[in-house]
Amino acid sequence: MKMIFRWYGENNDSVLLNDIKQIPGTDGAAWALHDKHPGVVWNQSEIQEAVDWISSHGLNAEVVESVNVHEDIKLGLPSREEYIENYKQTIRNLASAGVKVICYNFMPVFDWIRTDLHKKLEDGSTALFYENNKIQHITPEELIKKITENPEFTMPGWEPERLEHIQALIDQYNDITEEDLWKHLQYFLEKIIPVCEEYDVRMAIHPDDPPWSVFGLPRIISTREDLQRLAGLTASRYNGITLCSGALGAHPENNIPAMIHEFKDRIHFAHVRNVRRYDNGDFIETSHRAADGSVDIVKVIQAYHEIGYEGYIRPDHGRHLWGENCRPGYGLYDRALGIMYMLGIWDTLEKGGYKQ
Ligand code: CS2
Ligand code: MN
Repeated sequence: MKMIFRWYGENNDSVLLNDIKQIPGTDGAAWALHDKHPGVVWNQSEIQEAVDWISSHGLNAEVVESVNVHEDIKLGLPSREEYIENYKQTIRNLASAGVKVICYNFMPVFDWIRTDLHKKLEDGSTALFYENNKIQHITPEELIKKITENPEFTMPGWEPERLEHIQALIDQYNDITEEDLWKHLQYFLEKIIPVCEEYDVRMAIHPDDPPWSVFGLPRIISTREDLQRLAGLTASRYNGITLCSGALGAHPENNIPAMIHEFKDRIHFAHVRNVRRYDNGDFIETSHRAADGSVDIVKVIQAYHEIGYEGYIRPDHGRHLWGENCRPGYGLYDRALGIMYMLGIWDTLEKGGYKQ
């Protein structure tokens, strides 16, 4: 496996490329042009500049996370044609700079959803937390009303100045069913996968986080069956998966090691993170250690070892430790600890396992 680390760029990240270079066994940065709006072409010169900068620090830039998909593509609007053409051009441009994998997602309106970005764990560290009750039994209209009347109630991503925009986006999905979303994903993949094949760039869809529908919006990449259906949309291996143990692991029925075996030919990018689930549907992100959460990370790494995984892998999110001031979930320390845990398991397996 090829260990990499997500990096948000010189102006957007408390972590430096030199810091990443010092994490043992870590050879690359998962990067993106974060200023680009979905739907626009990433120019060759801007791409090359970013890739050269990362390479000059001794790290590869072979994975991009993410090239975001324009909402009109997910909605299946006629304007999608132009955005898909732009996406194809971005794929070609990334290929010419040596990019091998593009991570993306197909979640309407929201990417990941949490209710608290700094929830305290027993040890005093903080982590991203999802409180089911705050999300499940409430419509977006009710939530917006609640936040407007009571601004302290605000949630990440739902800042008062964004409410109007959120409402307008959600309204566009009123008549879009899960089946529609599947059709729109298929349409998108049928157009872009031939370009990926020609230019040798693999697409890797990130699962829904959390892996269930929120606010009545359709979500379609949440379970094993969903991944089977995704794989069937186009037979090409270039239509692949980012298997995120943190996102999928929030659902008790998702057996991550079994998924790794089943979808081994389609996994081009692995995100590894532990998550502790509670019976009421809440969950909190924990350290990578198997004993600290509900996902057995030893078994996850073992499954990657068993399939002879040669793709890219990164720690997903981390807790905030030792007073670190960082992007929520993306500090240096806990993710670096996560890498050492993963490599410890991997190296032990490489040496034939621990012998008494
Ligand atoms: C997530 C996502 O994996 C992660 O760290 O929090 O934001 C992920 O980058 C996107 O869904 C991929 O498109
Ligand atoms: Mn992830």
